[in-house]
Amino acid sequence: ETTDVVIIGAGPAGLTLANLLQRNGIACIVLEARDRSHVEDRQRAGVLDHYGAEIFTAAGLSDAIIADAPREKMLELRYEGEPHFFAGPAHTGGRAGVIVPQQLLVRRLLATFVEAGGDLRFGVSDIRLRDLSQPRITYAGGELTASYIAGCDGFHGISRRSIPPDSLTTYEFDHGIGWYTVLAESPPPWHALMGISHHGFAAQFARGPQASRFYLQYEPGGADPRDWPDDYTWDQLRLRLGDPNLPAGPITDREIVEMRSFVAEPMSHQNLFLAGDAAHIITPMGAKGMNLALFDADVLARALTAALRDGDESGLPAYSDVCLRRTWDYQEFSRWFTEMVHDAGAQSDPFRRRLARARFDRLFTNPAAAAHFADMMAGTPHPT
Ligand code: FAS
Repeated sequence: ETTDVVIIGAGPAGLTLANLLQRNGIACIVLEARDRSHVEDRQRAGVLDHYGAEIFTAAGLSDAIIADAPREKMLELRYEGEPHFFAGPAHTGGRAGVIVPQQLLVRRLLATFVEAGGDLRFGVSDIRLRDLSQPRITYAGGELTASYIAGCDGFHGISRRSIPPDSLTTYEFDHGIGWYTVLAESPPPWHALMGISHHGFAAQFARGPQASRFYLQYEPGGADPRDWPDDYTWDQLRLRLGDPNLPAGPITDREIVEMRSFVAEPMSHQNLFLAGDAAHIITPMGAKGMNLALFDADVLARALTAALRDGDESGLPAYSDVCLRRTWDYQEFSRWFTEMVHDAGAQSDPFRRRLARARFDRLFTNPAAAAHFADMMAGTPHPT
């Protein structure tokens, strides 16, 4: 069996690429290891940045993908319980992200692709990339040849590992910070809320009309916060969010995320192109992981369409540099943001605690600093 592009993985990167190629008349087949319900139910990101939303608008997909999504208006940063309101859109001429839970985005992308006749195969096992220059893929029960392969199979996928190790340079960074995240039946905040305090960082985001997603900083290597009694968790949230009356509710989901960053360079090898978490991992600070995956998919869709439809292959060798430039820009932003809101903790180095406070104060005293922060949060437009 043969096609133009084989896409490995049906997450945000793979499904965005599949929809964009389909809209451009490029034949593609998506191979996904898990079953449909697993793919549709995985909860992760919550915010599509402005640039991410623009990708779907430009492709004529905004009604299908982001129709009724509420726009991000305000971020409340409570410093030792004192509220500070940051209205991002006021600094960016209205540009802002939209609140779209990742699993809703994936569901809509999947339905749009399949309803338009897209070839998406679930439960595909033992995928092997046999040849990357004349792409040939085998899997349990089948074989495909293609002009190009898009590796959209996440950090633990097969694509990056199919590139000869001496052709890749990888960068890893452990931020030394853990997040304990709980989903609870607790009334959601009016807007995104972050608590910065000597007790440690905490955050609260809406997850539907009756639920909230909370994050609490913890010391990796210490006691596993999933063993904390719920009363202790609620006490810590009230302390860090500076809200003694925060209503408790049943906790329905408990997870820990250790903050780490990873980048593989280059993001392509012969006719294999990596997109999304297959190439890079960024901390959830600043909500850029999913958005970087969409950005990669948009750049790759343009380059593959130009090569396969218009005979112009120039976008393919440029793909990796264009995506890495944005990836490192967001890695730096996410690290800056992580330090600003986590280094206030009592266990931090006193000098770094003062730096964190200086970064915070600058946001509310220096209009250029505020505009830059708002621009990074909204998502910077695609480089021409
Ligand atoms: P994904 O990992 O989403 O998708 C890869 C797909 O490939 C999966 O469907 C998988 O089943 C499939 N696959 C894997 N191996 C395969 C194989 N060998 N063969 C075939 N298919 C294979 N980002 C944000 O922007 N904001 C957040 O708040 C945020 N919070 C997060 C919280 C957590 C706990 C985690 C883990 C991540 C979070 N992220 C967040 C980042 C996350 O959203 C990723 O950036 C995003 O899912 C990346 O999308 P993909 O690159 O498509 O990879």
